Amino acid sequence: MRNHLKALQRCAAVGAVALAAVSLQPGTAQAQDPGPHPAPSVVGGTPAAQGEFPWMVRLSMGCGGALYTPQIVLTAAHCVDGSGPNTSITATTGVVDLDSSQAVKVNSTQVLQAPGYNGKGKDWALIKLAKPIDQPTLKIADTTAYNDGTFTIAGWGAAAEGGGQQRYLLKATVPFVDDQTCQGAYGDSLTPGEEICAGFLDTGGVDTCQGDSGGPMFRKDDSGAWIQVGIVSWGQGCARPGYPGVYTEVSTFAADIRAAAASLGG
Ligand code: 4AZ
Repeated sequence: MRNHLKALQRCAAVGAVALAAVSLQPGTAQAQDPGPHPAPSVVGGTPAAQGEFPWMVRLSMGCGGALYTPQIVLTAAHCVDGSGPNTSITATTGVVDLDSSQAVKVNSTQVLQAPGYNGKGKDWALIKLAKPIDQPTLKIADTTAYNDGTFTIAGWGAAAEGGGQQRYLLKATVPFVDDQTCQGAYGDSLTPGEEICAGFLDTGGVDTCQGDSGGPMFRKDDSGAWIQVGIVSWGQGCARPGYPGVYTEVSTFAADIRAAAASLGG
């Protein structure tokens, strides 16, 4: 029963394909004409400026990601099929507008899914690209020091539950929700040491949603630099009161991520 519920909550790559099928958006949002007034993506979001989050990546299976190194994208384990050679994923980088002629698109060469990933916690993966991207990278939190405060979320995912994928990158801010409160919402489905929650518990209204999976949740560190604290993972619906977004707790896996990236040749 819990597994069934979890399957509905989590946005697997398969889910992105299903969403594309029902909303006639084959593959990616790039086939979509949003018209003159594109709806916000990320529920409750506003448009990101070109260059504001230069490490943001859109992946062709319908997920987000962030440049961990110039040639490695950090995303969610549930966005990929497994580990090994893989040339089937296209990363779109360098733009807020996925249809921009300035977009830099690079294929994958290898995927590394978190060791031990079984659908509960450990929701991280690395994608090695065929060539380095000439954009800044996003550093990851390697202590719990930044697992608090206000976080920024961004993505090209749905602007509402069941909504379509977006052409333009949207952003929003959400407050930290502590483990005990988040467990009150999700019970044993939450893996507290491996997941961190964020959202407006009382009101909802702002959240990541379908297609934002794999993208970063980040904040400023004590030096004023952006630092990644989460990876969009799952939640009960989107932006519902009482149900925060659940994110992979990056600090827990920082050493594993670093070692895994080294094993892919940086
Ligand atoms: C998804 O399906 C998804 N509200 C991502 C984030 C959240 C829910 C679903 C959190 O990709």
